[in-house]
Amino acid sequence: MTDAMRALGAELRNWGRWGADDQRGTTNLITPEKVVAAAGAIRTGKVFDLGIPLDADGPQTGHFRSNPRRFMSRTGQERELPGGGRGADDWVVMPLQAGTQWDALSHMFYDDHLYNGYPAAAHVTALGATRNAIQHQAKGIAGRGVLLDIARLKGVDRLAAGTAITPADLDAACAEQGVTVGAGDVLLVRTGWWSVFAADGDRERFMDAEPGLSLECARWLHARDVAAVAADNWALEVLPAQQEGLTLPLHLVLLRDMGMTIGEMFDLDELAADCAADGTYEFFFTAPPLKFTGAVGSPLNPLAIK
Ligand code: UVW
Repeated sequence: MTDAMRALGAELRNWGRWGADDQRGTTNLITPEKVVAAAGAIRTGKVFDLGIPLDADGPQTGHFRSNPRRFMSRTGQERELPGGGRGADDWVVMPLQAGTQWDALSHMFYDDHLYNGYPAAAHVTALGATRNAIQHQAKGIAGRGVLLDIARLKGVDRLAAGTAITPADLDAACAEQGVTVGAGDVLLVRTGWWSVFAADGDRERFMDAEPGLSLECARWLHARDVAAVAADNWALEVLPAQQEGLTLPLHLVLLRDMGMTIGEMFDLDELAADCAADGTYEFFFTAPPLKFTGAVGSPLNPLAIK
């Protein structure tokens, strides 16, 4: 941590804004009125699923997270049930951060405090999170979604690793795409980086570095009262970090200070192609996490509906 980062965190901090007991943060900005208005973005009934496949061939390298492994516990061949039916079951072993995911507000922190001032050592233990765990977002992430396609803005299939997306880039994408980002919106940012794994099959390169949001984007998101932000890379923010010696600084300010849930590894390519074709970069967006009690993140299959 640096003094400048602490100052930025203090400037953008939302602690207490939704009450001393709040555990949802900026998803509180998705009010019932916002949900009703967002429903108006559904015009054609086209549905885009933004989740990546969950299987052993996923993007994890195994260095600190592995890909999901699924096993059958019965195939239905074991026995016939009374009446003639048969049943198959399976179970899965996976890091909750292995695929398309939301980071809970307890996922990262500094100076022993979580979002809303909860002491981290007391509330994130080997048993899980007793504050700001992912189940608190279960009702909260459905509303207006906006895609900003920064790769398209820059005229490339994908941004290069280490490219820091700036607030000026976000403004330029809004202008180019004819869309605004406002209070209670969920912002999806396309870098094109997902294709490093999806098209090239290069998981080492996909996970090693990436284009992504710069730390300065925290102010942009805060000024617009964005409810949540997600991208098609694995960590949302640019890697390596712009300032040597810092690890995931945007995570720290968004999750811990602003209380903003972060989405990662969203597959935005099909949606982006459709948005480019019809010129409409807004949609209804629904992305409830799985209600793993005490979890610091959750896999999910977000939907954009036009
Ligand atoms: C880490 O936890 C290191 O990253 P992420 O939030 O991107 O999964």
